[in-house]
Amino acid sequence: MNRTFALFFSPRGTVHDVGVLPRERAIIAAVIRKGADPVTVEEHLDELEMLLDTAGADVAGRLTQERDRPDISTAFGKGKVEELKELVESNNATSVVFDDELSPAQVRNLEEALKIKVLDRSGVILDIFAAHARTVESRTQVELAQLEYLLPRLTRMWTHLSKQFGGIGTKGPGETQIETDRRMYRTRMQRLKEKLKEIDVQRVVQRKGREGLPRFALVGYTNAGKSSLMRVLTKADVYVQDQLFATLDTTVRTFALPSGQKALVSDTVGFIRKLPPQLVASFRSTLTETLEADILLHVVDISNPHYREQMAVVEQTLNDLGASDTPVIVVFNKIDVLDDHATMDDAEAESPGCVFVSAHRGLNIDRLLHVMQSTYEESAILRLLRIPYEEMNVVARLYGEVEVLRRSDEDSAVLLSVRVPADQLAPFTARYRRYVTTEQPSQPTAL
Ligand SMILES: Nc1nc2c(ncn2[C@@H]2O[C@H](COP(=O)(O)OP(=O)(O)OP(=O)(O)O)[C@@H](O)[C@H]2O)c(=O)[nH]1
Ligand SMILES: [Mg+2]
Repeated sequence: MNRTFALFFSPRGTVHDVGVLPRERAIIAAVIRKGADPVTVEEHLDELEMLLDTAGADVAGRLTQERDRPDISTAFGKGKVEELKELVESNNATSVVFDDELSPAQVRNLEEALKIKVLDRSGVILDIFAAHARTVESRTQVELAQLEYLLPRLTRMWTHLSKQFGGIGTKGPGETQIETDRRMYRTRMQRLKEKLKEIDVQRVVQRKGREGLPRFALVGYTNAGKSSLMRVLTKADVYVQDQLFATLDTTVRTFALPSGQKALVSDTVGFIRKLPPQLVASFRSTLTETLEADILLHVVDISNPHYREQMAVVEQTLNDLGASDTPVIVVFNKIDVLDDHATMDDAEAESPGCVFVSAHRGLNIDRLLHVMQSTYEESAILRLLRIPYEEMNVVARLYGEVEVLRRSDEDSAVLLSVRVPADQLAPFTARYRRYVTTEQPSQPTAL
């Protein structure tokens, strides 16, 4: 990718086309807590390097400092900042990227000392999202997250941006340029929020048409193979790339479980360590499909030596989003490039009920489908309802809301065997209490 990053954020959420400029040369910097495991630290910095590569920057060097906590004004101590400056100069670096989250003041002070752009990990992730966003929705979400991130960071380094949209806002008497920028950012953010609300309404309409089918959602660390798995499960043409955050929009597709039952599976944005909170917040509606799924498929790249930490990050993110109660099937992917069995034995012991697959080679997909079916059947509860013929509208509504397994007609009523996802049982029972019978419905057969 031949473009510079973050420095060129525009208020329209797109990265300026700077194809003629050379790639950025970045120095990676990190504060290491005293006592932190050096291997883990290196892994985190390797990941930041991958992020930078995806964003279109080369890494010219690394510098770390061990401290109890980052210096409040410059993250590194004074002497270390000097060392960083020398490293920047000797490498002709064009930016410095900290793995730690930097406060707006730290960015300001570091930029002043180093005379080049200073970013943190969140800034890089936001930039990748901006470059990969394809639809109106994801573009809007990314732009909102960018502005939320930039607002408190508007400094002299950023003020040149204002000139790009000069003339939109009028400079009031006595106001500084930064204040004018801030006001414009806020107005724009308000507009973006309204736009997202409208998109949300359309989404609700779309979802209505899919009610009643079992819903599965693919979740996992970025690059784990979620979209590849979507592709083999649904035989659809899904965008797969060996890059971080290839997928930003949620897609939903139908497929068939081994019983022949039609079901839905959604693919969505991947997670990563320190995913900027601004992004999580603005992508919340995209993640709705995930949050409302009956079963989550947690896709893990078992060929990655750090898969355990990645799993923990995904679990934490799901927890933060409030999806921790949904049943999860752990799917260890990429077994085709795994040559030691000990890793699989360990993984199985740690995640009972997991499934090992290769989306790439289509290995073990049948087994996964069977596990998906049985997990769904166990997680859903069967109910038998008797609805009088005068209330056929209730019958119609039930068909739209839940999975109807069997229907039989009596003299004065319709008997429906329905399957209710375990987590929806309470509201369902409250709503249809009048019709629920105490007779036990027979086990379902394929429809
Ligand atoms: N060897 C191997 N590679 C795989 C397998 N599944 C996926 N990949 C590769 O892993 C990379 C990422 O795959 P994606 O399906 O795009 O992963 P994702 O989880 O959707 O990634 P993001 O959308 O970026 O979060 C691609 O290069 C895939 O070809 C597999 O079973 N084996
Ligand atoms: Mg993907």
